[in-house]
Order: sequence, then structure tokens, then C-alpha cells
Amino acid sequence: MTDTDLIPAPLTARTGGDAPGRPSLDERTTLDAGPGTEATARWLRSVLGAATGLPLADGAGPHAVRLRISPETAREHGPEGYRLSTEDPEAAVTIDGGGPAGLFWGAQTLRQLLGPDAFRRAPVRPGAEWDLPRVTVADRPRFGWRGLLLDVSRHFTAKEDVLRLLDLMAAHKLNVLHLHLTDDQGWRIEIERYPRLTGVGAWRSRSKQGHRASPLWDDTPHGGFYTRDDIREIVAYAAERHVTVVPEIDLPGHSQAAIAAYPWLGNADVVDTAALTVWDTWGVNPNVLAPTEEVLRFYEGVLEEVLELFPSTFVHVGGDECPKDQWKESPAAQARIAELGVGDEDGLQSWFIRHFDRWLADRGRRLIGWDEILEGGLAEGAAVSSWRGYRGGIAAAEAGHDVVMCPEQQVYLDHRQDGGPDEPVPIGFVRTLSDVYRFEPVPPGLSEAAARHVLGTQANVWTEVMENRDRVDYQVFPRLAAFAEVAWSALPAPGDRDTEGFLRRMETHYRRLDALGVAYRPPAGPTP
Ligand code: TNX
Repeated sequence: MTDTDLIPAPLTARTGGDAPGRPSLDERTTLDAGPGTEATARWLRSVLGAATGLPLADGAGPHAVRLRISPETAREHGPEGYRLSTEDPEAAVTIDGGGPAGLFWGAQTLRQLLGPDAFRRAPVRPGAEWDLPRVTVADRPRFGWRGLLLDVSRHFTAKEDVLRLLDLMAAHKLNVLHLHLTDDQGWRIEIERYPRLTGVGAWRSRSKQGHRASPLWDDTPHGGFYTRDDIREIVAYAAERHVTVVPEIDLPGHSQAAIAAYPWLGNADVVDTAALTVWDTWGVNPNVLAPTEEVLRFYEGVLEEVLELFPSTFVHVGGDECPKDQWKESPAAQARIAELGVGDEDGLQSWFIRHFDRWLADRGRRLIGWDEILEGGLAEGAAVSSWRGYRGGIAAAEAGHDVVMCPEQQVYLDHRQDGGPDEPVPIGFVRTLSDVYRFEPVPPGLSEAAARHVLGTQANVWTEVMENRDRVDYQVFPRLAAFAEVAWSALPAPGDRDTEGFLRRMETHYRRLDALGVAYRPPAGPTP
């Protein structure tokens, strides 16, 4: 390692010798953008231009930041890999990307090398020189799926804040934003053919149960949703940063907001679904979808619009925490079990998932769901988000299905960071920054063949008790930095990880987060 304090740590970083002069960016710096590098050049110009005030005109030469797509780097490090050097004589900085994504990650590394002030939006030291270390970095990610789930249902995240989070993800070389768009407590995406999903389903009133249900639930009326253009903007903004947005439409559980909007979606023979409102507390909700053909058609309609907006290969259909009580009680659901020959209520749940697995496959997409979709038999092409520990992920991977590891014990960022009384979100397991750093996405004992099915890993942020951006910032940071290093870097086994070294590099990283205006949890705790 070097003194460059990069996070996530690169594969290799070799600091150079004592050649005279020191590489730096200054008034003479130009951008030399080779074919296919224009998008990253634009990003660099806008971000570094704002922070430094430098003109960064187009042009080649010894003072240039030279951007290239390089087949040799692609061969060595893959499309997300890059090589960055401040030691090549023909330019001040050279970044060779294996592909456009690799080039972009290299540009993120350059920003870190310039120091924390490179993360500001206006120059704080006008006329300053922007020194760079003499270094050659070669880098590539360990996993292709380096994700963050944001629950925008329990509390709506304003579009501007989603865009900001995408910038923060990109700064940490994360590349999948899993947007949890629907749940019992709110439907957050406009669906043209079903206007009540947002007209009714995006709004909840003051809790009728009040704080009796949970002292932690924010009782304020709440709502919001993304229009189709908002979604297009989020997806395009993400794509410019090489982040894929994976949409989640949760079914057949976690569906009360949809049922409140269209009561016939629910089990109307056992519950007065017309009286249901968007759920005003949290937990596992009994009001699940009715297992009818009409409900399937309805969700096909929803997903058709979702596919128009999200180019992501993977589409998440939830499948988690679907209580089967209503199906047990409902004569209509029991008749369906017999008619479909699916055996029992678990079979009904897989009937839903299997249907959408085929439906998505017919449209060139792939289904991903929470590990409960294993119950009653895994659909043929399904991938699994393993959240109740590793178990579901292991079973799915050993059966040849792709998995994303996101065990709640390790990487649920809604969970507290300390056992003390002052954590603003005092729920769940205690998971410190160092704990997250010691998370290993590939559990020991997984066969080599199964390990190849671990697409990667994801940290999940559920927002039941996070009413605003500062709360989310506090829960996500700094732990996302540790998570990013686990997802990107070639770290040794957890017992051999250099946690001390990571925490030392974090000292610099906190300055970057300060410059970015992130309301992270201070290392000394909430009440230092
Ligand atoms: C479980 S993770 C859930 C979410 C909650 C979360 C709270 C998952 C698939 N389901 O609905 O928000 O726990 O930590």
C-alpha cells in the first residue's frame, strides 16, 4: 500500500521514486479524451472544474489528464478494471480503462488522490496547486454486483437525494442501486394505467394505532412518489455513473398500499379490503395479494411499465415475509391451490414467483427475489437475495442459481452502530464500522462451483425509522465505506484483514465525506 489512503483499496498501488518535480493539476491542465471516454471526461470536467476552478480545456500534452479505453487493460483487468499512473512521461495523469466503467472508476480514484478538497463544489483555496502522489495503480473489482438497497417506501426519498446518493455510491465504486419502490407503507412509482397506486397508495395518514404500535414509528402523515420522468432521470443519472438501478415491486406480501388503492387485489373473502388504508405502522403485514389470474394480469401491467423505464436485466419481485394466514382462511385461495395443483400455501407463493420468472425471461430479463422464494421450490431462472443469513444463498448457489449476499446480521445498515442509548436509530444487531469491514460475502464451505454463482453483495437500508436524509446518512456512513471495500477489494479472509490500516485510511476518508456534506456517524459516537 501507499500513503494515498484510497477507499476502496486498489489491487496494487506502487508509489514512484524521487524523480524531480511533482505531478499536479494546474492552470495548464487539459483533458485528453480518447474515443469512448467522452462521458468520463465530462464528469471529470464538471466535478474537478467545480472543486478546483481550473479551466480543464480539451487538449493533449505533458500537462494532460489522458483518458483511454485500453484493450490491454481489458485483457488484464476486465471492463471494470483500470490502470492509473502519474508516472507516464507523455501526460500528467494517464487513466486506461478496460471499458468505459473501468475508466470511470479510475477517474474516481484520481479524485481521491487529489485530496479531500477535490470533493467540494467550489474552490476553497483559489489558485492552489493540486499535487498528486507519484503512483501507478492497477485495479479491478472483486464482485460485479456491489449494491446498496434503498427503501423509499417506508419513507420517501426525494429525487434530489437519490441522485446525491448515486454520486456517493459512485465515489465508493458501488454499481447497483436496488430501489425498494413498493411496500405496505407506500407505493412510490407512477404507473400510468393504475393511477390509484400513487393517487391513493403513495400517501399515508397519521397512525390510528399511534405510538402504541411502535414507539419508534414516526406518526406524521407522509407521502410522495416518482413520476415516470423522475425515474427516467434517476436511471439516466445512474447510467452516467455506471450504476444499474434494479427496481423492486414487492409481491405477494408487503402489498397493503396496492390493496388500499385497488381492494380487489386482496383476499376480499376473508378481509374487508375496501376498508384498508396504506399501512401506518411497520412489521410483517397479513394483507397479501389474492392468488387470482386478474392479480397476475394487474402486476404484468405494472411490470410492463417498469420494464419500459428500467433497462436493468434483473427485476426484483420481493417475495419476502408473505404470511400465509389469509390464504389458509380464504375459500377462494384454497380452491386455487386445488385447481393449480400446487399443494399448499407455499406452493401458491412459488406459483406467483414462477409466473413472473417466465414472464420476465420471455422479455429478456431475469427475476431476483428474497430468499423466501426458495420455499415451495425455486423458479427456474430465479436469482436470490440472501437476507436471512447466508443459508438461502448457499442453498440457491449450490443448486446453480445466482445469488447476492446481503445477510441481515452483517450488512443491514438500518441496524444500530453501537449498543448505547444515543443511537438515533436504536434497532437491530449492533454492527460497527469494523464489523462491516470483517464481513465476507462468500461463506466458507461453499463449493467452488457454487461460489461462482455469488454475483456479489449488497448493503440494505430499510427506512422505517429514518424520516429524513440526515438519518439515512448517519446509518449508511461511514459503514458504506467498509462495505465498498469488502465488495470491491481483494481482501484476505476476515481474520487476516488489516482493520487498523483501514481505520487509518478512514481518517482521510472522513475529510472527503466532510467535503461532500455527508452527515455520517462520527467515529467517537453520537454524543462525543
Ligand atoms: C425485513 S429484508 C424486511 C424488511 C424490513 C427489514 C427491517 C426483507 C426482505 N424484509 O421489510 O424493512 O427487515 O430490517
